[in-house]
Amino acid sequence: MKINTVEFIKSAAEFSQAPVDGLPHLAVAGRSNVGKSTLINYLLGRRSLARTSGKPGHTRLLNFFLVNKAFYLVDLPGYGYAAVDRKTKGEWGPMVHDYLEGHPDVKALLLLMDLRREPAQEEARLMAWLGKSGLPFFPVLTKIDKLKPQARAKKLRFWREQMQGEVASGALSPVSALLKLGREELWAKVAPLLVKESDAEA
Ligand SMILES: Nc1nc2c(ncn2[C@@H]2O[C@H](COP(=O)(O)OP(=O)(O)OP(=O)(O)O)[C@@H](O)[C@H]2O)c(=O)[nH]1
Ligand SMILES: [Mg+2]
Repeated sequence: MKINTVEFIKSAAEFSQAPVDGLPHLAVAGRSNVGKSTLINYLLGRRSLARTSGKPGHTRLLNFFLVNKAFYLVDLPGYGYAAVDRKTKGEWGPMVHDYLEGHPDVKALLLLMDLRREPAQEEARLMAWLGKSGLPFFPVLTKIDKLKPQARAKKLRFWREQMQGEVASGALSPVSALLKLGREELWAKVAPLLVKESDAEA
């Protein structure tokens, strides 16, 4: 994917503030600290466009980045951040949920999971819901640089087995923003979904 232009458009505290202009949205979801904002910067080839942090719970709003004036990449708040107070935590889930379910232009979701972990209850729940909603999703395994090649290969096999019922083989995308691995493979999978409907018909 050639990135010609990227513009930060806005942060939204609720989904009604999201841009609605007919351009497709690609949302990026996952547990806090999994590397959502870092992946967005890597995918866009920009060093610090989406703000990253070593402290979980950094991204608290829906952040919209317009790419090539053609589609939005959307940085979502993380889920499962235990340190946040209950009230705030309770508000994050519904906001993301309402946006994913209610926005007419959300075309696909990247579901980020840390390669070193295992699919947790939150991920299982989200995938079950995505399966029902029909929104296409792409599981992405982050921070693969944290394991040496042999351990990495073993963990990848484990994830492929775990995810068999959820996605087709080859659908898992391993990435490392640090080593700059996996970007083009991931773009190749999602790009076909990011075509504006009126353009696809033309
Ligand atoms: N080694 C390594 N570290 C990474 C990678 N991606 C992200 N990180 C680190 O993981 C931490 C969290 O990254 P973020 O991108 O801020 O995570 P996030 O998912 O946006 O977190 P929230 O906004 O809190 O939900 C940062 O310290 C990043 O530098 C990676 O591919 N490799
Ligand atoms: Mg973030």
